[in-house]
Amino acid sequence: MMMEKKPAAADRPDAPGNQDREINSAVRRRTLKSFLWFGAASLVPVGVWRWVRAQPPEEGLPRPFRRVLDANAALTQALVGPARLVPTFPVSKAVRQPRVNGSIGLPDDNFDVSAWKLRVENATSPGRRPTVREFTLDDLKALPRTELVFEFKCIEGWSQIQHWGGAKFSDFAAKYGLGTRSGKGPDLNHPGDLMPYVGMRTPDGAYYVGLDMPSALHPQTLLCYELNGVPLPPPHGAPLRLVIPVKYGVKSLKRIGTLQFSDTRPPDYWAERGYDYSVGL
Ligand SMILES: Nc1nc2c(c(=O)[nH]1)N[C@H]1C(S)=C(S)[C@@H](COP(=O)(O)O)O[C@H]1N2
Ligand SMILES: [Mo]
Repeated sequence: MMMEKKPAAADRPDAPGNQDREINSAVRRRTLKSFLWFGAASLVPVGVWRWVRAQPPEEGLPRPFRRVLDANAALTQALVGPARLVPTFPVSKAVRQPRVNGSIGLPDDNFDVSAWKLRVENATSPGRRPTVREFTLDDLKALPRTELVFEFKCIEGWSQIQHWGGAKFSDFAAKYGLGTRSGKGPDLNHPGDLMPYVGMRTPDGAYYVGLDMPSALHPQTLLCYELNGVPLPPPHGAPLRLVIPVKYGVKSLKRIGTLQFSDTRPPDYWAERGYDYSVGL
């Protein structure tokens, strides 16, 4: 049988002086080790960061960042999809005085609402001149009137339950055969006929957004001419604005002047300033 040799008192780790010395050297070893690790680890991010910054920009961001945002958008699309509806609420839950946020493209002049027309450009193939059509507010009011009470979300971190009224974007496109190459109504089951994107801009062109067609054709995407049951007040985008609940508020362009269907991703005001292009919920 082996007998464990008892260490001499002074050698025992729990001897008062030894304990301190042990701890001190352990701390020193660890400090040195983490210092070396820290140094090595910080070299990698500096290199990666330099590389990332050196990449050509894409819509206001170095390309790798833009790619990550695009991958996130594809993931959201796959998980949420255009078929899912956002929650709706009874009218009584809607705020009386909805917040006004953002006035780019809504200059403080006397915009003549009566002379307004909605211009629709369809560039059915790249390089071809787009066909142009114009619609009046009465054309939009002739479509089935649709109301929606939902939680409007701004990317800046506030949200409100709001009560909107107007025409479904999908009804508008179906009635007038817009957003397709054939001139028939859009059908998500015939992606080859569908224009992949729609861009919108204010009459002065100062604010503009780009949307993928499945989101534009989502059954809750509205071209609104009413808020709380009355005509849209100018700061909320009179005479016609977009309300697209599957996206953050930035995409709900106020005072639409032009819609443009296209094969390429339309310019987008906030994407050019570094935001996610898709800003899906
Ligand atoms: N023309 C225009 N539309 C716009 C904006 C803008 O600055 N100009 N801001 C957007 C943002 S960030 C939000 S949150 C909503 C706010 O809409 P509301 O003012 O009706 O609440 O409008 C969006 N549409
Ligand atoms: Mo916003």
